[in-house]
Amino acid sequence: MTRALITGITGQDGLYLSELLLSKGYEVSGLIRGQNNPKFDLVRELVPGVKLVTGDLTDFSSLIRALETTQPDEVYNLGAISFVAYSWENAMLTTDVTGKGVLNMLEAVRLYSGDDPRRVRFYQASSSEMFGKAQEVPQRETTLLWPRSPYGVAKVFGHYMTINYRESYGMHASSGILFNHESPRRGHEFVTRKVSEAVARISLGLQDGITMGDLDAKRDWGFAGDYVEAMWLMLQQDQADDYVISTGTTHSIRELLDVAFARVGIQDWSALVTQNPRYMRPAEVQLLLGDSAKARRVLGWQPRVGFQELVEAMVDNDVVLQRAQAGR
Ligand code: NDP
Ligand code: GDR
Repeated sequence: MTRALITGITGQDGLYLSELLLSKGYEVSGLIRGQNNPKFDLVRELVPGVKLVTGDLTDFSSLIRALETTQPDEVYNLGAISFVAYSWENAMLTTDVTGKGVLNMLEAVRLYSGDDPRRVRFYQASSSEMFGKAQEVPQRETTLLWPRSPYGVAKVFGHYMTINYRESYGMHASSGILFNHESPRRGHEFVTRKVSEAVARISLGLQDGITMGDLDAKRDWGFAGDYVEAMWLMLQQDQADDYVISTGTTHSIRELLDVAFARVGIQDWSALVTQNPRYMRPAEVQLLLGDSAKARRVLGWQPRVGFQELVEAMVDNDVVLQRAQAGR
């Protein structure tokens, strides 16, 4: 039985990846941080087959202990402070967790692996935010990185460390440069979920409007369930490598609002949406559009869920949740 250790188990991707690996017959362990983590019960409920071990990406010894306890063949490093806006307010913490945390995990895996550097296959959750002020369109594996936030800078550090450990020690370390991916499990702070939840509440008469930031930024949005499959595929290759994972289509926040409001029968949302500088970023990433040709060719991966279907599923899910919460 193949054994996997996932950091970031309580997050959107950790949950989908756990489900995928359990369905493939893996023994799955997840690193969970903090004392009495409130998401402990959520993981237990959604993926009861996952074994939980405590640890934190900033605590090197806890990572060594987690590896020794779980004896993994594959490590998926998904843990991070992942909200870009928050990273300006907590730049050093973001650097410690999202950046140096990767080095901690790589070094822990290297030491744990002893004289067989390929004992553990390692996946690093890199991000399209590394492209930032995009230097070419579409962005591919070779595009110059130009991060625009402390989060993006920390991800660049983790990305290059992963490559460096592969080149220095011969480790099977791969990096997935994933573009935005969403789902009904997306955190409420991210724009798709913020919109789907607000639209659901507006349609039920529970909220009057929604306050947003930049409506012209564009993102290449895919479905998280499709993207975790790419992570797994990367670790099944003989050679470790880096891959862009994206849909190859891009949409603005305005288009996101169009689709979300249309789902509840509202065609003109202009009176329901206001903008506030509070939600503007010190440096915005205006356009992301990924070219995942390499992943499609080498991994045989392709996205299944399109933008409209994804947004509609998120709105439908939030209508059900909000209706239940309101006791209707
Ligand atoms: P989430 O924000 O949903 O989950 C982040 C996870 O990281 C949580 O489980 C969180 O645990 C954990 N974490 C935070 N701090 C620490 C720490 N100090 N030690 C250990 N774990 C910690 O992210 P996603 O699931 O959306 O993303 C997964 C990864 O992929 C992240 O690294 C993200 O940056 C990256 N990524 C995501 C993309 C996306 O569109 N979703 C695109 C590209 C990359 P807790 O519950 O305890 O806070
Ligand atoms: P992003 O996702 O920063 O791309 O990072 P987010 O959904 O937060 O923002 C996407 C775009 O929407 C604009 N925006 C707003 N965003 C939020 N959150 N709230 C608003 O009110 C709002 N109004 C406009 C943003 O300015 C931005 O342009 C996500 C995270 O999952 C990262 O961890 C991951 O690495 C990248 O995707 C790829």
